[in-house]
Amino acid sequence: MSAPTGDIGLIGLAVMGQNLILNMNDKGFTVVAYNRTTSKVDDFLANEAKGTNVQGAHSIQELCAKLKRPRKIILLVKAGPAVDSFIQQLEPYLEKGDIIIDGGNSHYPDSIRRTQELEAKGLLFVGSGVSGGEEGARHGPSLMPGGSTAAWPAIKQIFQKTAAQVNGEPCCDWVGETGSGHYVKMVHNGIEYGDMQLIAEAYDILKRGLGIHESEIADIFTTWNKGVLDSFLIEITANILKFNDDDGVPLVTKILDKAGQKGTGKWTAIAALDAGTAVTLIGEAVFARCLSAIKDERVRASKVINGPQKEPFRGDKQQFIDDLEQALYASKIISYTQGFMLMRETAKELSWNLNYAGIARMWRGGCIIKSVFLGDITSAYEKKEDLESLLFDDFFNKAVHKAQPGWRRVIAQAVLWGIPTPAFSTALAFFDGYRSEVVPANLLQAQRDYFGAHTFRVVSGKENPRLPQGQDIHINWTGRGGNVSASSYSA
Ligand code: 2AM
Repeated sequence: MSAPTGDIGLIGLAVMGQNLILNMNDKGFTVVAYNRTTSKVDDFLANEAKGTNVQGAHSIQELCAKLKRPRKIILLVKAGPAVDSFIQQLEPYLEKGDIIIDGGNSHYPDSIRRTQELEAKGLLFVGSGVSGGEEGARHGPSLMPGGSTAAWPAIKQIFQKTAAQVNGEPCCDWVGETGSGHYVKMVHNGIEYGDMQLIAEAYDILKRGLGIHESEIADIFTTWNKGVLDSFLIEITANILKFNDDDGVPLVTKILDKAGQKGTGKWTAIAALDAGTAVTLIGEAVFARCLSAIKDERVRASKVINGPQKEPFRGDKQQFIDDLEQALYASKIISYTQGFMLMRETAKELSWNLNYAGIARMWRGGCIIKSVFLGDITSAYEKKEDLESLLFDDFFNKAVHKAQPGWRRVIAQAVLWGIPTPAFSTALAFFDGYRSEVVPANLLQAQRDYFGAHTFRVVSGKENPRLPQGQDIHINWTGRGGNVSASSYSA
């Protein structure tokens, strides 16, 4: 048999897989394609891949035989058992140092497990987030690979050439260890939920609050897209709002207001709760979709629960629209601040060395949350690799300070109107909590000790012989009951 010529193999010829193959082929790599239903290999070679250098394989053995060493095989199959099944089928034909890459929507704990299992067998595993849908896969996705660090030098060139490019820089870099690639993709999706919810709230305020028609709202978004909010999601929102049905009515107004979800936003919110990190905006974005889903109940409620009397807006309309732009920007800064907090916390817990500037760079293009703003986040982490919070970066610190007055005015007005702004409001609540030296958790601690002897500690400077520093203290608040609490000092 002649020497293998395949640079990389790809299993899974659904649309994403096919497009990624064609993209890698365009970049000069020889791809070997395989699919469980092998007739799809023939169809693909005879149609979409006709005239390219793509090779086909009709068995796993043939696929592996056609690949140069170390073999690199990307799986783009349904997340879950299909991934494990292919890993199992590949193992007998692989040799030490060969690399299996999972480019599907796997949940990160599976990628952690797979990295460990394959490394124990001398193989390498990469779990890679792939974002940008079919279009991204074909012309340049955002790629977020993490896993066996030793795999990166072998796949770097293929990945970075295949990814989207922004200002000559690839939207792909090494994320970190084990499941971090899929983790970062999950957070990306959560942030996407947040960005979309913020935009939806801005639309609601413009429409129901100021009474502006969709076509004019589209113009406002188009203007915003030239400023700090310049992003794919703002751009498509303007296009959506301009899109009229045959009768000239904006199509968006005919769409049922029940949002679906596939679960990655929920995964992010759950991960945040597990990590004990206040990722409130993504949480609210998920809950807003849940509330939207109970349409029938909302219709019944709307008949019996009244909001405030609608007062016409008497202020300066343009000023308010500018305030809204700032409110959206500030809330977005908070959302990304929270997202990076979550990644930092998880990295600490799982001993990952995450490449934060690289993560922002990966999201700058090729994916749904792509924006100019992510370039500013990249710069912040390039300036200070171990930045504690985006809000400590000069650029973002100044930006939220500038946005703050307008942000508050918008939320206050929305509250008076009775227009829900869960994402805007939770962002501001987080901001006010985060910048508070003192929060009322002293009272929570007192309550916990009162009813459950959960103990508390005293603030420095407030100690006395009965209330020493640095000790878990329980007080008998009622004079009744015992002084017993778990391993504490009873005063
Ligand atoms: P198929 O064409 O043979 O169905 C997207 O569904 C991709 O994942 C397809 O390439 C599909 O292969 C593959 N896939 C889905 N479930 C699978 C499974 N249980 N085993 C192998 N491949 C699977």
